[in-house]
Amino acid sequence: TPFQEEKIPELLRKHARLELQMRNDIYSTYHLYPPPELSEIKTTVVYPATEKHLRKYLRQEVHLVRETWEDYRNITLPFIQSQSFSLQWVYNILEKKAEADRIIHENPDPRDGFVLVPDFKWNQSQLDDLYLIALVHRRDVKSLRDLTGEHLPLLRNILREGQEAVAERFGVPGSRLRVYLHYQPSYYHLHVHFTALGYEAAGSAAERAHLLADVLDNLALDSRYYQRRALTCALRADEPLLAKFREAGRL
Ligand code: G7M
Repeated sequence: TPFQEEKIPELLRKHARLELQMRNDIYSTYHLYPPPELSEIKTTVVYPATEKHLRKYLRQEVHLVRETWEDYRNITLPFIQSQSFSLQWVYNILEKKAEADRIIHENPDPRDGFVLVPDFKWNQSQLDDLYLIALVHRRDVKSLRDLTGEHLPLLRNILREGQEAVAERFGVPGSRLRVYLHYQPSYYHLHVHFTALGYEAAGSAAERAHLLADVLDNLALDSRYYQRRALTCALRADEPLLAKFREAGRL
């Protein structure tokens, strides 16, 4: 995680042990051992983890697939119905059984409402890597692929209310935020990512991120836009879905 500015003087002054590695003229390099209270490592534990979790966190090369609507219907959809991650953590947030004290904003409408919480990748200590997610209340929208003109009010609420809530709570204006959806997502319950614009979060690259403002425009132009066009997705080499595309001769 990024350094917190106010902690830097302490890091340089306080008890930090320095071991010289090499010195040359005006240049030198050291090992620095910060005191324990300044050397926190943000840690996420998944227990018990499934095979799919293990794969997600292993380093792997990725391949791009162009998924047509027919591919989605014939290959992707049956696959995600048979083996996607459990959504229990999402339902826990929506039902206030977990992370209730972390909620930044809620629109309680069952159709057009959502909950905005800090993503668990963000420790909330500094704004450089600000990261929140908006989880929709309705449970019948799996991903970008399911979106139609019917969802415009919901998506507009997320963009407007989400930006307002982040500006109010964290002082970061909408013009400094990247608001986007993943395709493919890891979790097939519609959610929207809010990250600091200056932060290149994993999954904010062109092959995975779809800006919510662009999604809104596409749906306003054509209600069935996301059921008509091919979508690029980056699939890990060890991902069973990639094997399915290969078997179907689509790679
Ligand atoms: O779009 P995709 O499905 O890849 O992203 C899901 C997002 O949800 C990621 O950014 C995760 O870091 C975040 N996330 C995953 N889990 C299991 C949790 C959780 O339990 N709590 C919170 N707050 N965020 C999570």
